[in-house]
Amino acid sequence: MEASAITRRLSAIIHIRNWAWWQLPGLLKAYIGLPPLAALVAIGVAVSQTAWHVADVLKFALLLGCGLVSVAATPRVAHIAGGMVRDFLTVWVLPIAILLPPVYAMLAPVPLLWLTQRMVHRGVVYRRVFTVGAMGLAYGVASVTFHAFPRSFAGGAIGTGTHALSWTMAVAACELMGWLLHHVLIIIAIKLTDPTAKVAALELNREALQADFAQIDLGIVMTVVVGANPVLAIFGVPTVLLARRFMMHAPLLAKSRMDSKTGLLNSSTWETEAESEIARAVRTRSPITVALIDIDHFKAVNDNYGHLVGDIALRAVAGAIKGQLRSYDLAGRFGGEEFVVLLPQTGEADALAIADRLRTHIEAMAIPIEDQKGTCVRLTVSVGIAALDGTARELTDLLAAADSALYYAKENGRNKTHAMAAVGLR
Ligand code: GH3
Ligand code: MG
Ligand code: MG
Repeated sequence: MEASAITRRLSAIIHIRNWAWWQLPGLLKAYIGLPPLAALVAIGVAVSQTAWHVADVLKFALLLGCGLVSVAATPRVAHIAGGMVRDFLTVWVLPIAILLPPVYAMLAPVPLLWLTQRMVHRGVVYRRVFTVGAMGLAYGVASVTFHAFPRSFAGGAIGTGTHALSWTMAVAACELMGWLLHHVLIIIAIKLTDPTAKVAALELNREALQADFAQIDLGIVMTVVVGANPVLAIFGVPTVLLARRFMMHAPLLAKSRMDSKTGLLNSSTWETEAESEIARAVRTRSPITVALIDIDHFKAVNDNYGHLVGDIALRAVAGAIKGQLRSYDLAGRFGGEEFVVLLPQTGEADALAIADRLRTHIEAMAIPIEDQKGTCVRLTVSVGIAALDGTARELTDLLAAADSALYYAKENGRNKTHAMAAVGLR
């Protein structure tokens, strides 16, 4: 980092009055400040009560080093998906919490999250500080709890036989406690920031639960291995790396199917899925329809308000398309200001009704422009429809017919819906 950049950062920190944290609403401001403050106080108390040993510091450095390597060796990806990020950091924080005095567990998230945020997504400072505070506090509590267990059950070192079993049980209980506390602290922050956030949907889906299970399980296994000998942590690094990459697979796959601007399917994914839906409709002799939707005079929106407002309008139209359709309809961005929808189990008459409902919905929308209070963008769309019939069997036939229908709608005044029969080449 250049010296001037460091100076700029430092001066931003020193000017407390300029912190974005002050702009937060009262309750959220107090809540966001609480975990870092509590963690800071707890670290202060713990530092004065900790007996410092070189062996502990070395163990801490080794585990932290392994954690930092696993973060640094994961490819940089943009911040994917909403909700909580599963970055497998607690796999390293848990053994620290169990095998070392609590102060180490509260300190460990600082470098681990600092590097993670540096590599992926920095975000607002108060959010980063909150994340560090929440993890430090949660695993500090887990550490204090573990050290309170009687030596006959748990204690500083993993024994053999039944002691190894009870020791592992105690580790698992403390991991669950740390995990739960960490999650609850973050969920409250998400809910206070956005009361409409659907936390249950974000946290209780298959991917999220799989990741939680893997993270909890790996943390416990790592603690047992490191409990036997700290140097064995090195063998855990490749496993954690694999787990981190595996967890990235599903969101990256989902991302590769999407058009990033509108969140609809991108055109190649839409085409692939539409082709197989059409083949199925031909096989089962079911009706199916394609609708091409083109925003009218969209160039004028860009010319009048700029491309950023144009993008907001595009997203609003995409949102309307998603909102108006049924769950099994397939909506994609075809390119530019053109969208495409496949309506399975729908004949021409029903498709015309659906498309017209969408058209009038978009016509009635007023899309607010953020920095020009009171100003709204209004849009209309033209829709071309083509239904599968006896002759047309291919996606290209339907698209060509829908395109002709769209052209007709444009030629006849725009803000219109028109259907055209598809002619197949059979
Ligand atoms: P028509 O009613 O005939 O469809 O007129 P139109 O202005 O909508 O059509 P035209 O093809 O002349 O212009 C399309 C415009 O859409 C031009 C292009 O700059 C704009 N556009 C395409 N993609 C994007 C995008 O991702 N963001 C923004 N802001 N504009 C886009
Ligand atoms: Mg257009
Ligand atoms: Mg166009």
